Amino acid sequence: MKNKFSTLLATLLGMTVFAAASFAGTTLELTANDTMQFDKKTFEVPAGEEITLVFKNVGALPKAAMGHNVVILKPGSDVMGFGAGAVAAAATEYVPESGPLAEQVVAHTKLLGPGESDTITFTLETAGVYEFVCSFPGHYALMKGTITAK
Ligand SMILES: [Cu+2]
Repeated sequence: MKNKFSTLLATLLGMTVFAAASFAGTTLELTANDTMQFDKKTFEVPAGEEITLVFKNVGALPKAAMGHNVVILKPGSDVMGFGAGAVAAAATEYVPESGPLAEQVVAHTKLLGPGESDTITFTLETAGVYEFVCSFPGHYALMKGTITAK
């Protein structure tokens, strides 16, 4: 009886440790829809810690017409200039991979079609305001927000 209890206790302790480990860190959840809207515009996260972003396209329109991504830019980046310039990076799903625009990118998700999701992890090393944007052509004027690292 004592052995069974010990085993049960050990199992419960193990589960607790596992659960704590699973929820360590910061997880952000963000969706985008067919009306070119992110469901959230502002986030606050600890600087220097790993952040998990779970991004989902909850729309129904085809990817070629209404694809969405999340591109996180360095503090002080020119978001409108980035959005306008990213149109030329069609070959890499509107995320520039070289040049001055690429240097502004901290992290980005894949370009998602309807019902798709992508999870990325990144760390914002320096405290500051990081703007994020959807770089699909024409979306950057509406689809943007900020992640403040403190
Ligand atoms: Cu978009």
